[in-house]
Amino acid sequence: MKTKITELFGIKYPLFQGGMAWVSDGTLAAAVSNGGGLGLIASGSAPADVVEKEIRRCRALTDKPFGVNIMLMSPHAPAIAELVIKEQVPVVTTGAGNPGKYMEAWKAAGVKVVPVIPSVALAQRVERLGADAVVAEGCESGGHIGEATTMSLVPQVADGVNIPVIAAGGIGDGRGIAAALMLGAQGVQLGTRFLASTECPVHPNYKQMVLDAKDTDTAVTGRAAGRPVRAIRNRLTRRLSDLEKSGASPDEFEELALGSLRRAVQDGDREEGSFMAGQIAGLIREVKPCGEIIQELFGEAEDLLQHIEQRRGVTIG
Ligand code: TUI
Repeated sequence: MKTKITELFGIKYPLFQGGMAWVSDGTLAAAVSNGGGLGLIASGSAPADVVEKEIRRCRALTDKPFGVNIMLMSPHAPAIAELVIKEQVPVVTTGAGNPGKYMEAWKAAGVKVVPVIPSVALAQRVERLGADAVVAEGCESGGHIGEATTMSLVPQVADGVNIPVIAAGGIGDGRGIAAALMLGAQGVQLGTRFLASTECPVHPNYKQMVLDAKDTDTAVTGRAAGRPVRAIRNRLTRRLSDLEKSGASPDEFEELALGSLRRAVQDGDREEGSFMAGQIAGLIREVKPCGEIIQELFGEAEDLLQHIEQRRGVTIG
C-alpha cells in the first residue's frame, strides 16, 4: 500500500507506532521499522542520555527509518529536541503540547516533524509552522488525550490542512485502517496493538491486562486537573476518580498519578499501576511479533479495500 505517508517517510506501509512513554524503547521501534512501519522511541519523562542510548540501540537493530516521540510536558524536552538534531534522527513526533518553539531548528536540520494534535486549530497552527504531516489523535487513545473522537476529528483535520494526516485512536486491525483511509487519512498510528507485541518491553502483567480488557474496561481520569488520561480500570483509576469527585487539587492528583506508569510498566502492579491503553484493547486477543502484526493489519486492510462489495455485502450502482 502506497500513500503520501509511505512516500514522505520512505516506509513500506503507512503505519506509525505510537510513542508510548516508558514503553516504546529502541527495541520496539526497531521491530516496527523492520516490519515496514515507522517505529518511534518515546522520550516520555526520561532524560536525554537515556533517550540517546535507545537511539543507539534502535540503530544497531535496524537500518530502516525510525523516529523519536517527544513528550513536550517533560522538563527534558528542550535537551531531547537538541539531541534529535545531533543524532540526525529522521523523524520527530511530538505530544502533549505545541512544538512551535522547536520547529525552525528541526526543519533547518532536515528532521521531519509530525506533531500529534487533538484539534483542527492546532493542526492548522503546526502546518503554518512547517509540520510535514500531523497525527490526528482521537480520545479513544490511551494515555493523555483530547476531547474529539477519531471518527469526528480525522475528516475535519483532513479538510482543514494541506499536509498529510495520520489517524490515531481506536485503530487495532485492518478494518480500522481501511476506515481511517476512508475518513481522509493517508496513514495510521497504532499504540495499544503494539503493547501486545512480543518485542514490547512491558511487564507480562501489562500485556495480560490488554488481552483481558473488554470494550468498556478503560477509564479517563484527570479531566478536572486539565490532564485527561485513559488507562485500564483498576484500583488506581477508581481512587483517582474518587479524588477528582472530592474536588482534590491538581497537585494532590498529580502526586497520586506520579510514578504510576512506571509501576505498571516495570513492576506489573495490577492495582496501583497506570496501565495506559486505548479503548481498542478489547479487540486485542494475542501477543505476536511486530512483523506479523503489521502483515496481518495490512493484509486485512488491503483485502477489504479491494473487495469491499463482496466482504461487506455492499452493492454500488
Ligand atoms: O501525548 C500523548 N499521549 C500521552 S503523553 C503521556 S506521558 C504522561 N504521563 C502521565 C500524565 C500525563 C502524560 C501519555 N500519553 N498524546 C498526544 C496528545 N497530544 N494528546 C493530546 C495532545 C495535545 C494536547 C494539547 C497536543 C497539543 C496540545 O496543545 C495545547 C497547546 O499548548 O496549545
